[in-house]
Amino acid sequence: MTEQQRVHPVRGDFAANAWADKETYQSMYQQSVDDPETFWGEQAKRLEWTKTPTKIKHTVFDTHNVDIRWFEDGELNACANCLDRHLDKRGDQPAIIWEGDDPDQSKTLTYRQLHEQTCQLANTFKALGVGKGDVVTLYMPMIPEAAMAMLACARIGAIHSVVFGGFSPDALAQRIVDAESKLVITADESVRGGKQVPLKDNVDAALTRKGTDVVANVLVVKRTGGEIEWHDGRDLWYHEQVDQQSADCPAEPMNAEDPLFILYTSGSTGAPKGLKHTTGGYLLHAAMTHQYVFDYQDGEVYWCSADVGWVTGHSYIVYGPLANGATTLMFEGVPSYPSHGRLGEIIDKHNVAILYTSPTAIRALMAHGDDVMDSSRRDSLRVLGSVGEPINPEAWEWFYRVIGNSTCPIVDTWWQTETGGIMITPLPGATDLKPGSATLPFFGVQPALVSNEGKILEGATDGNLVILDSWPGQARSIWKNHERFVQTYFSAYPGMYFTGDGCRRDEDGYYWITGRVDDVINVSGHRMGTAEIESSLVAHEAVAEAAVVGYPHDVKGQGIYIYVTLKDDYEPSEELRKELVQWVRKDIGPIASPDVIQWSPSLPKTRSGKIMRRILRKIAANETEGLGDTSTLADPSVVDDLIENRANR
Ligand code: 6R9
Repeated sequence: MTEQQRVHPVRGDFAANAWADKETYQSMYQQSVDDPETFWGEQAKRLEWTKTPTKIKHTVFDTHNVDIRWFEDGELNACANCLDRHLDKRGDQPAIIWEGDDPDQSKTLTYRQLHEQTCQLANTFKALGVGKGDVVTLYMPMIPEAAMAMLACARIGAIHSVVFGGFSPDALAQRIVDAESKLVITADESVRGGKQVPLKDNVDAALTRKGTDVVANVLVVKRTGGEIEWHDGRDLWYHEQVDQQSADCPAEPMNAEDPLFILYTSGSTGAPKGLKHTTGGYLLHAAMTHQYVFDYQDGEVYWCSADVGWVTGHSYIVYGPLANGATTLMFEGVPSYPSHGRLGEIIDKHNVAILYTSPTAIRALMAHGDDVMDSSRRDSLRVLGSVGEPINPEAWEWFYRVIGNSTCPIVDTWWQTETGGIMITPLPGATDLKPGSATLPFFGVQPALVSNEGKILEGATDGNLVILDSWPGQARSIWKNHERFVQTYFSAYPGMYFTGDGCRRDEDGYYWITGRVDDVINVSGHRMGTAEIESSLVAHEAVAEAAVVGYPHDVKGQGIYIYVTLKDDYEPSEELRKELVQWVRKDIGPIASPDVIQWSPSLPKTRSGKIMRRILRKIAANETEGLGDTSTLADPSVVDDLIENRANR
C-alpha cells in the first residue's frame, strides 16, 4: 500500500462523544450549502449580539461588483463575546495559560483577570485619543499583552494590525504607513530560544522612515528590562499607563461589518496587502471551526503553537478559543529550546488536550529521531492539528505515532489569511483520515477545481482550487484598495474566489493541496512573495537582476533559491553571497533568509522579456530532465549554463 492510500478510520468511541459524527457532518454540511440563510442564521446564535441580525447573507462574487456582507444589520462586540459573556460561568477558569521561553516562567490569567486588564488597556487607548476606526499596530512578543491589545482594540472599535515580530524595521514601517496607524504597541525585547530580539529598537528604526509621522505614541511593555532608547513625548511604558486606568470600560456595540482587524500578507506581486476582516462573520467562523474542527470540550487545555503575528494566531489562539470560553495556551518560545523535548514537556506540564502546530515544526523534531519525545508522556493529548503548508505523509505518520502515541486523530486544516478560518479539514469524529489530505470542506464551504481556462472539473482530478460562494469569515477587501482585492482574487476565474493553490481531488472527493500555483512561496509555513525578495535584491548595488523561486526543502517545506545576475563591475564571491543573504534578512526579516544563491550570467527569458520561472523552479529542484518547451526562449543556451552550475544536486 502506498502512503497515500493508507486510511485511518474514525474511532467509534471518538465519534460517539464528538461534536459531530459522520451523519451530523453530512446533514449539517448539506443544509449549510442548500440553505445558507437558515444555517448561518441559526449558527449566529452562538454569539452574543446587542442587536440580533435579521439579514444573514448578502454576497456578490461578480468581478464588476464584489460585495461581501454577512449579518449586516446585526450588532455585537468581539471583545465582549470573548470575555464579558463568560464571566458569570467561568470567571475563575483560566483563559490564557502563558508558557515563557524559559521553562521556569509561566502564568495563568483567568477570564476575570483577562477582562479586567483588557478593560484597563482599552481605557488607556481612549486616553491616548484612539477610538473607533483608528488602526493600532502591534509588534509584540508572544505574551498575554498581545492578546489583550487585540481584544482592547476590539472593545473600543479600533482596528488592530499585528505585524509579526520577526519582520524588519522597513517591513514594519511599510505596514504602519499603509494603515496610517496612530499607535504602536511593542515590548522592549522579545525572547525566543534564549535570545533577545530588540523589538523597541526596531520600532525606533521603523519610525525614522518616511510617512511614519502618523504615529503619535509607542506603548512599550517591559518584558526583559533590556536597555532601550526613549523618545519623550512619544514613548510610554505600558504598565505605567495601564495602572492609572479603571477596569470599567463598556464594550462599544459594533456593526457586524465594521472592521475588526487588518492583517498583511504577501501575494504574487506588489507590496503586502492588508486583508480586511470584519466583526460578526469572522468571529462566528473562528468560534465555530474551533469547536468542531478540534472537537473542543469544556475545560480542556488547547494549544495552538503559531505566533499571533499570523492569521492562525488571530483565529486560533485568540478569537476562536476565547469566544468559546476555552483555555488557550500561549507559548513564547520555540520547540527546540532548551531542548528538543520542550513541546512534549509543555504538553505534560499543562495537561494539553489539543495541539495545533505546523508541518515544519513536526519535521524539525522528526529529524532528531523518535527519542526526542522520551522526556514526556503526552497522554493528555486527544486531538492533533496541522496548518500552514502541505504535510507529507511521513511527517503525518510520525506526528500521529510519536507525538500522539497513536491515539489522536490529526486534523490537517487548509485555509488562508484571506479565508479568516479553517476551510477544508477533517472533523475528528466524522472524517476518516488519509495522511497528507486536508480531506473535506467545512460547513458552508464550496470548493471546486478549475482548469487554467476556468472550466469546472468534475470527479477525481487535478486543478486550481477555487471557492464558489462566500462564507462568513471571508476577508471583505484589501485595506484602502478594493480594486486590488477584486483583481487578485476574482479576476482569474470570474464569479469564483481563487485561492492561489493547486489541488487534487481523489475518488472519495478528498482534497489534497499541492501548493501555490502563483509566485508565492511557503517557507516554514510563512508566506512570501518572490517579487518582494527580488525587489529587495535589485536594490543592492551589485545586483543587476534577480529571480527567486522555491525549491523542496526537507524541513522547511520550501527553501528560497535565488538566481542573481551581477552588474558588470562585480564578481561572484563567498563574501558577496553572505552580504546578499544579510541584505535580504535585514530588509525583510530573518524569515526571508535565502538558502541558496546561484550566480547566473543571464536568466532564461522569452522573446518578450519575461523570465521563465517554470524552468528556474525545475533547475532549483534539481529536476533537469524534461524542462519542457524552451524554444520560445530568446537564448536557449542560457539554460545549459544554469543546469551546469546548479547549486542543489
Ligand atoms: C492559515 C495559513 C495560506 C497558504 C495557502 C496554502 C498553505 C495552509 C495548508 C496549506 C496545504 C494545509 N496552506 N494550510 N497547504 N495544507 N493544511 O497558513 O494562512 O499564511 O495566509 O497561508 O498556506 O498554500 O494558500 P497563510
